[in-house]
Amino acid sequence: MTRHLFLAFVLLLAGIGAASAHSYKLGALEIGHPWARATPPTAPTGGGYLSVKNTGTEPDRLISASSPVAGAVQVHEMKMEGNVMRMRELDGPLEIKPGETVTLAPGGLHLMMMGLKAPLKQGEKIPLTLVFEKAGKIDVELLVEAMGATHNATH
Ligand SMILES: [Cu+2]
Repeated sequence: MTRHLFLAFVLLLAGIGAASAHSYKLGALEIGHPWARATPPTAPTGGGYLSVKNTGTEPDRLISASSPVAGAVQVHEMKMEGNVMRMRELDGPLEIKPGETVTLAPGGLHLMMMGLKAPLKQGEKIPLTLVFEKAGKIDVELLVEAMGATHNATH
């Protein structure tokens, strides 16, 4: 496959993902289109992505995330160290200010599922529990999309 064809294929997959977008409401928060990338067979970690919109008047914070498919779920950020992009766990809880939408997407903030118990397969739905300081707890599902899927343009 040429690079162009491959890109078209990836965009097509991304388009399919967009058509099945799903969202959740929890108090003042709206959680948009949780998804994950399929992982290679022996990958120890997998990325999870979603958006959180705060429609309320007070800030809220994500205090924990967990999933039965992983030993732990962390929030990671991407940081330039010299001229190398590295990811690391966020120093404190992720804050969502009133009126703000925080987007977790490839290349930026993301959920990192550590210690995967099995590879994430395209088409699967992965349970994820999020606990927010004010809004409380919610169970969502991450739709597993293709390995190279990027959603930052549409979500
Ligand atoms: Cu990470």
